[in-house]
Amino acid sequence: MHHPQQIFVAVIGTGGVGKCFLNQLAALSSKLSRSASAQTYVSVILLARSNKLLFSESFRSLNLSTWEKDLEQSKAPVLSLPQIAEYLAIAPAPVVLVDNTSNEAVAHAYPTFLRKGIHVITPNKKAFSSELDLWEDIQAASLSRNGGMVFHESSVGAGLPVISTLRELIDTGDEVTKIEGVFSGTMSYLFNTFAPIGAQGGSWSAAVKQAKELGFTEPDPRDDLNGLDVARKLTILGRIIGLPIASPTSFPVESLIPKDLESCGSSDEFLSKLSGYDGEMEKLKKEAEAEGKVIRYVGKIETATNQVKVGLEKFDPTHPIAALKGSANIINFYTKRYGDAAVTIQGAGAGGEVTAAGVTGDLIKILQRLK
Ligand SMILES: NC(=O)c1ccc[n+]([C@@H]2O[C@H](COP(=O)([O-])OP(=O)(O)OC[C@H]3O[C@@H](n4cnc5c(N)ncnc54)[C@H](OP(=O)(O)O)[C@@H]3O)[C@@H](O)[C@H]2O)c1
Ligand SMILES: *[C@@H]1O[C@H](CO)[C@@H](O)[C@H](O)[C@H]1NC(C)=O
Ligand SMILES: CC(=O)N[C@H]1CO[C@H](CO)[C@@H](O)[C@@H]1O
Repeated sequence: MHHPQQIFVAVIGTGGVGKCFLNQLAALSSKLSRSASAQTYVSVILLARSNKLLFSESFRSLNLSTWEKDLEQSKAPVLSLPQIAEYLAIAPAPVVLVDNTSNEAVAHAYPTFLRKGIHVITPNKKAFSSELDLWEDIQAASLSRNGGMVFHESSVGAGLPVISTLRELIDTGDEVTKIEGVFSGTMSYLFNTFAPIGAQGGSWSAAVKQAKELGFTEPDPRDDLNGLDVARKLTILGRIIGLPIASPTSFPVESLIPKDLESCGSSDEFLSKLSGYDGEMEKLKKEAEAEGKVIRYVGKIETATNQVKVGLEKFDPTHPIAALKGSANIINFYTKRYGDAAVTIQGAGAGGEVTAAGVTGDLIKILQRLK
């Protein structure tokens, strides 16, 4: 007979994914509390947005059916990140902090949380893809005496099992020789629309406008087109396989923003002027077509040469990267053991529910390791 297990959860950031996560947590928590073999109580004790805070001083569970209204009406003064860490550190059971922001300051506080024994789960790429010092400090903090565990499955490919698969390949002694894939749902959609296999496709600027209207881009599409998001994901995967990548700007990243439009004031102005540059993309598309190929925006790591690169490549129409549909992601791991038959992970790489599922999955990993 197992003793019942108690876990506390603190959530910073309650937007789209944060909401989905709290809903998934309500279901998981009620299932675990009824489990005959290993009863577990998961209690959310703190919820934070940028200007609102809701928490229980006596570490009692917040109500997951009324949290939105409770947080909105909360009069509690907002605590600083170190103050939140102090509060969580004295909780009478293990604490998991879920960071559902894209905030740099929260990311920089992970070492503080981890050194206090607080576990950290997040889809936020910032902490793992900024300067190498922060990455190393996070690993060191987690490995320190009584340090917390850290999981970030949803920081690459949203809920797709990218990071856990890569870690297991390495932990079992395999050697990664190459990683190649489409890491951005936005880029995937843009090229599957602009240069589809066996069809004409429209103009480049029309594809960008359509993607923006469908909500597939950041509010300013330049934040997708500059390639930084893909570069951040490559930085994370490269570091996991042991490459000391200094930063997401320390290797070649091809921006798809025309030089003259980098400094446009608004995203509307950018979109209205973009059609003037359609010729450049059209030329690349035609060049690929002349070779019987299509262009795609990919990220690539080659370990033999320590090369990391983000940008346009040509692919044969039969290649899985060329044949991708919609806004799906695809990630290929080439390894010594798998040879030419790469391990391929493919599917939706964005969206609240799937991203939150990656976060919930990380929480389950921590529960299992705490048993
Ligand atoms: N959606 C997806 O498909 C997907 C996929 C993979 C990864 N992700 C990652 O998920 C994360 C969230 O995305 P996002 O762009 O929506 O993030 P965001 O707007 O920066 O943050 C969302 C939430 O964080 C809160 N927040 C921001 N700064 C805070 C602070 N300093 N203290 C406390 N709360 C703070 C916001 O509060 P307010 O509501 O009060 O403003 C909001 O509730 C990002 O890291 C993103 O990269 C998303
Ligand atoms: C949560 O709030 C709902 C709605 O007010 C209420 O019916 C329920 O009893 C509350 N649950 C707890 C655990 O307090
Ligand atoms: C993974 C995750 O939880 N991210 C979400 C956090 O909240 C924002 C809204 O502010 C969502 O858009 C993210 O998807």
